[in-house]
Amino acid sequence: MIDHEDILNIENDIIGENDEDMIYLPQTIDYLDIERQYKQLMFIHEAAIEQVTAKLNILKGEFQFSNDRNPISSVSSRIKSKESIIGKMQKKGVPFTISALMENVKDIAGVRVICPFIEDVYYVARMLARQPDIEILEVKDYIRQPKDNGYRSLHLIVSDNVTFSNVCRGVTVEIQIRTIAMDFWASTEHQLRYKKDTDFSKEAHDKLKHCAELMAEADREIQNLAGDFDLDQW
Ligand code: 0O2
Repeated sequence: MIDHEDILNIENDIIGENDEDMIYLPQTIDYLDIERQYKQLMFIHEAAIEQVTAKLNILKGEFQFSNDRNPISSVSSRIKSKESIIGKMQKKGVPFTISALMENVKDIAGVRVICPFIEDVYYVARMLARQPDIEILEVKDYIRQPKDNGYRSLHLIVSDNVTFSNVCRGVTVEIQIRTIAMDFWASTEHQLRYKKDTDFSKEAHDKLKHCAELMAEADREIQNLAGDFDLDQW
């Protein structure tokens, strides 16, 4: 059920109040069809994922033939599920409108880059910042300042310029960059969290945090070894 305010919100998203606010969608506009608007929003974010992934794979390919080692181990991506979007909007207490979605959920498009060494994480971030089509909007450095549970990763919220048939627009993408050890911890913790319906007990929380610290220690040792072995650093 769409109320009048929702329709106005959708209209503002599409028309914008002035030229700077203009958001063009690449297909025909149907004000009343929120489902269609949602699909279009997913489409433009999928397009941005493809573009950012392609840029990263080009960098990875370039290192493959021109260097002894590669700062990028793997690149993966996902479009945020409807359930996860709804969950986040509920948690933030924002209305279920397209404008509130665009304003509050910056990780509809998500790309993850896994690197061998901690220094590679920052190197990849710098390479992305140099790309002319990419503007860094926000940096969340959970490596220098890990989350309370021990989560470590570098998150970049970027705007990637995507060209459609008659317009070029910036689309927001969250890029998570982390080491293999950080990724091992995060994927395992994610699985455990989904397995349990309730929050972790204090004991489980402490054990997981301890594991995250072991991973961080391993990362530091491996980084030192890279120095001892004179591996290419950037
Ligand atoms: P999914 O399944 O990836 O969609 P904000 O965007 O600032 O309002 P948010 O979303 O907490 O707040 O931002 P943050 O902290 O940058 O986290 C975004 C994403 O980082 C999460 O997306 C996870 O993918 C990952 N992440 C953050 N904290 C943790 C953590 O403690 N453990 C694991 N395993 N991953 C984490 P979603 O929406 O949770 O999930």
